[in-house]
Amino acid sequence: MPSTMNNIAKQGDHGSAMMPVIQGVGRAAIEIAAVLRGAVFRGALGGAGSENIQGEQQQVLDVLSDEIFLEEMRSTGFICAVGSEEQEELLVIEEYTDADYLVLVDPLDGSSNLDVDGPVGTIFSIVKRKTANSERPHVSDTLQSGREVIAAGYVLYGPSLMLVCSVGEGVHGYTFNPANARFELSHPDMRIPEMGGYYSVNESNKKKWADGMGDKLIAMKEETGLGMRYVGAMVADMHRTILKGGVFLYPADDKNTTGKLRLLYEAIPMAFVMEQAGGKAMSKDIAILDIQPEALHQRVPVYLGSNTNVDALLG
Ligand code: AHM
Ligand code: MG
Repeated sequence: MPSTMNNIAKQGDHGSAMMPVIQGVGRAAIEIAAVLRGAVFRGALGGAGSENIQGEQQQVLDVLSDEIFLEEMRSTGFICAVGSEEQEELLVIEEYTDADYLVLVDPLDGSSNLDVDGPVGTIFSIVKRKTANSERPHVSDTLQSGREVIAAGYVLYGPSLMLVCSVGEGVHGYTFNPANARFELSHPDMRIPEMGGYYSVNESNKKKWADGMGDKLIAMKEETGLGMRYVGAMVADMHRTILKGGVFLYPADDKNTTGKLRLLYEAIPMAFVMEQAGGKAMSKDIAILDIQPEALHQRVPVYLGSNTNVDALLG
């Protein structure tokens, strides 16, 4: 009998508390995957005609994925509020304002890949509330550093449907088996190679990068001979980086002076997974997990990967 996500209950101090929430993420993943597969037939590709808080055009599928994810978190009964990249404000789950946990989510990351049938993902992290259970959950509950995250992970909508997560005891990957409609443990104890693999970055921004990062990247490429891969969907680029080694980066540039990727929805969850996989997760001179968040939609530069490669870029 293969291991299913039930085995999360046996992992570390928080596994049993986190299992129902991560199973909820799994249900959301199955539903979102089905919506993605049928999107072209429902006319659900393309813009929703709305902007998110970042001023970015929302896709219909961004909005649908956000609704599905929120509904599945509500149905667990363990979540009092959700902070979403697609929502300006914290969404309080009115039926369970006394529940212990909050989830932060990018429901459909890399959505510019949708029009070309490229991979996309969902990124999430789970924190314990700071306010008393008798109070209404507050945005301050979400502004916790990555060192206080209890569990985090991502879903990859690729040729197969994968859920990769950590409850603070290593990183484990589960693949959806259509034969029995379950996520089964396919990638136990994922560890990133010490060096790598590939470098992964939108190199067209090189001239605009701050801090001489362009020159550092050129030097690292010459020294290591690393190949280049860039999907433009963080989940896919991160998943490859963990499995094959190397480095994924999104530096600050002239246009995005604090970087493009969101601290709470993208950087912290991926940094949590990366450190748990034995890799390094930096935002220039500070570990991403040591940053004290100041706002829901804050952005930071991101450098994730094999220790040797991240050090070569930032050293
Ligand atoms: P999104 O959350 O709006 O999809 O943006 C995040 C995505 C990441 O998945 C990816 O790493 C990055 O944006 C790609 O940006 P660019 O197109 O500038 O290379
Ligand atoms: Mg996104």
